[in-house]
Amino acid sequence: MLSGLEEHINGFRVISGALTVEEQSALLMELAEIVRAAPLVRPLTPWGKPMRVGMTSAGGYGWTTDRRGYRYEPAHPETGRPWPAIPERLLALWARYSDVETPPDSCLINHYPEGGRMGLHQDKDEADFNIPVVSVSLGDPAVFRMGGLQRSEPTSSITLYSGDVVVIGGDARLAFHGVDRIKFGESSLLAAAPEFGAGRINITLRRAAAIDGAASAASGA
Ligand SMILES: O=C(O)CCC(=O)C(=O)O
Ligand SMILES: [Mn+2]
Repeated sequence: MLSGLEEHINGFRVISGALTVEEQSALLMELAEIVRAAPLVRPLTPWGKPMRVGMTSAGGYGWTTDRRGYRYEPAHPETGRPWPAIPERLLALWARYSDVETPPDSCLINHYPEGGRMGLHQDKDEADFNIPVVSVSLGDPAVFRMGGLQRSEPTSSITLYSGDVVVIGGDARLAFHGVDRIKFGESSLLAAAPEFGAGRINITLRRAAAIDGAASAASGA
């Protein structure tokens, strides 16, 4: 199934087991610290429905949504404080897998509780689609769905496990994708971080603003 996906669109890459269990646990502790400073929120979609995941961010910009729409913001929607810094460990993963020298300025942290999922969507609130999105999965496995550049195109699914890294770049950068469901209770990793609760964490490293520093993404473009 994986090879089918990789053939499906160039630029979609799965690195299975990229993080050891020790690295996953250490990353989890760093994420727990972020959540203590920038609590998870379940934001509203522009249509007024609460997302099925808890979200927070690190970095210069955090992705958020409410009735005003999807966008990147420089501060947490509830605390009003700037987002915590992106952990060095994640910057190192970006340097290793993104093929881009400029560091990410946004790190979205999603927590999928039991029943958590994410509908098919494109990541298109960033300024420059030549820069990939690098994703890290922790905790319970997820059924990840990947499609084409049109919502109507065929899709296929792949299970992402704790410690897997996914790079969505190249022709896949604007491909529709989502999470059908998580296989709740299969991993005990998150038990060490009550800040999250059981389930799955997905981290996406992104570049929200243009590389020349123009923050067009932050203004909702
Ligand atoms: O949870 C995942 O694996 C994907 C998350 C995602 O697509 C997003 O945060 O935009
Ligand atoms: Mn996405």
